[in-house]
Amino acid sequence: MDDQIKEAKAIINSTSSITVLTGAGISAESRIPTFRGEEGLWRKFRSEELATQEAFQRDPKLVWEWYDWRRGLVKEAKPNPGHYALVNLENEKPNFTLVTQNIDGLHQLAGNRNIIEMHGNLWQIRCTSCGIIEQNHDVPLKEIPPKCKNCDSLGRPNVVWFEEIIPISIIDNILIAIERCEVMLIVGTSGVVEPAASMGLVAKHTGKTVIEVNLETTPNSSHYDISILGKSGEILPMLL
Ligand code: BJW
Ligand code: ZN
Repeated sequence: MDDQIKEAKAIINSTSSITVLTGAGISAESRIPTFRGEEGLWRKFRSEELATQEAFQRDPKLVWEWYDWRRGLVKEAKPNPGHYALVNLENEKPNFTLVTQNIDGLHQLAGNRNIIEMHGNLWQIRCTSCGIIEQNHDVPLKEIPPKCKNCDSLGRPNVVWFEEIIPISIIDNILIAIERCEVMLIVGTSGVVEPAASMGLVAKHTGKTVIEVNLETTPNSSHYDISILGKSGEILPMLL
């Protein structure tokens, strides 16, 4: 076992208090495409062109077709060994919080319980008029774009798009989880989308040990205590 993995394993073993932040990379081995890079493309669009209020106002059908496609992929997907390693970790640590940027629900499916979804949930539709949130697991959707059951207005995915504000209660809970932990583990995120990208730095600045697992180095890797390069589905089971 390589020295970095041994060191990270010892740090994790010696704490009872850990906060994890995950991104699209943890679901890549469940065959869910990540956002950036070639495989992030859907048709000819990049996520930055679709995950916006502006795109939705211009062409709600197009944006909903993207989400409908992703719902289809996620419905077929199963958690991978990286997800399950985090379930074992939660079972062992009395103070454990899992913050995820993913909207795919695979952490819940694997069995994690104390989860904060910072970018929303793929299976929820929010009315653009009355704000009611509907749970909807139809794949494909019966109607694109879907309408609100309450007031017949346009529904939108209950997710956080670019330039939208993450609810303050969610940010508060993430900051509390960082404050309470001794170790922060950051898995499979490119670290370019704020405010998630700064959470590891917040942890560092407040004296926590930060461990990163990613296929590649990220803009913040050099600020962290340990940066392990590799697939989360292979590294996390070794680590945890
Ligand atoms: C593996 C692997 C394997 C692969 N094992 N690893 C400061 C400066 C500049 C801009 C901003 C700023 N502050 C805010 C902004 C604007 C913006 C932003 O950050 N832009 C940047 C792109 C520059 N942020 C926002 O707009 C946020 N809101 C906000 O700040 O409000 C205030 C405000 C208001 C008005 C104006 C400006 C600010 C909201 C951000 C919401 C992001 N939403 C999305 C869509 C969610 C719904 C959906 O899924 O459809 O969230 S975009 C997309 O990116 C999605 C993801 O959660 C998020 C992060 O992506 P992630 O998870 O990191 O994925 P990838 O693909 O980028 O990376 C995958 C990684 O995995 C890679 O590193 C691989 O190497 C690795 N990997 N396989 C391990 N097997
Ligand atoms: Zn409504």
